[in-house]
Amino acid sequence: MTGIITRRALVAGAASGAGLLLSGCDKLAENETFRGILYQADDAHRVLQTALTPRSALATEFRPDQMSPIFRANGTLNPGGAVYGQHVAEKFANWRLDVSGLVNTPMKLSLAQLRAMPQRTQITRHDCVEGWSAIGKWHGAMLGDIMKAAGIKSSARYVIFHCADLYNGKNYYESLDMFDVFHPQTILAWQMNDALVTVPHGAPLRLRAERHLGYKQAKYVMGVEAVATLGNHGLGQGGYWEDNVDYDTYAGI
Ligand SMILES: Nc1nc2c(c(=O)[nH]1)N[C@H]1C(S)=C(S)[C@@H](COP(=O)(O)O)O[C@H]1N2
Ligand SMILES: [Mo]
Repeated sequence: MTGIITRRALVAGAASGAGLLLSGCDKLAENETFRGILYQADDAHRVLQTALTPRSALATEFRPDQMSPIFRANGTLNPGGAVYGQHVAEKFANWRLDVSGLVNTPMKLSLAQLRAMPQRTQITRHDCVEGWSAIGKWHGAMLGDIMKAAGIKSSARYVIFHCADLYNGKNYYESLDMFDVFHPQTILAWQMNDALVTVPHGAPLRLRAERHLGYKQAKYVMGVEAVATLGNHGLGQGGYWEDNVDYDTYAGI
C-alpha cells in the first residue's frame, strides 16, 4: 500500500494540513478527535497510509522493566569543534536553544528554562533503519509548548532542527510538520534513562518524535526554526538523510 504514496503527495498533504491546523482555532486543533478529522480529510494518499495507524495515535510506551540494557549510539558520536567543545567544558551552562523563524517572539532558552516548562517522560522504542532497535526513557519539554511560547505564526508549516554536527561534511538537520510539532510525544529531551543526555546520544538536547524512525531523532539540537517551506534548507528534502540517501521525508511508523 505504501508503494503508491509519493513523497510529493505526503509533503503536500503535510503542508495543507498544517495550514488548516494553524488557521483554525488553537483549542480545537489540540483536540485529538478534531485533529483526526482534519487530517483524514486533507489528503487521500495519507488516508490510505494512516488507515491502520492514524497520525494522532500515540507510539507504544513501555514499562521500565522493558528498557534495553544497552542503547547504542549511532551517527555522530561527538560534534567536536571549538564552540561545542566549550559548551561541553562548561557543562552547557551558557548554551541556549535558539527559537527562531516564523515566531512573534524569538527566544534563546537555557536548559534551566527548558526544565522549568511542563515536562513529559516516555519509554519508547527507537528504530534505526540500519536494522537495530532499543527501548529507552526520555524526558523533556514538549516542542509544541516551546513553539506556542514563542508565538509561532500561522504561516509556519514546519519546524527545522539545526544540529551542531557535520555528518560526512554536511550539516545535520531535520524537520517536522505542524502535526508532529504539536504531537504530545514530540519532546526536546535533556534526560535519557534518568540521567542527562550524554554527548554520544546528543547532549545537551535531542529531539524525540516517537512516531518516527531513528534518523528523525535529531541529536545536538542548537536551534528550532519555524518555516513555511523546506525548500530553503539543505537540498530541500527536510533532513540530512532525506537529502542524501532518499529516505522519505515522512518517516512515519
Ligand atoms: N545530529 C545528529 N542527529 C542524529 C544522527 C546524527 O548523525 N547526527 N543520527 C541519527 C540516526 S540514523 C539515529 S539511529 C539516531 C541515533 O541516536 P542515538 O545515537 O541516541 O542512538 O540519531 C539520529 N539523529
Ligand atoms: Mo538510524
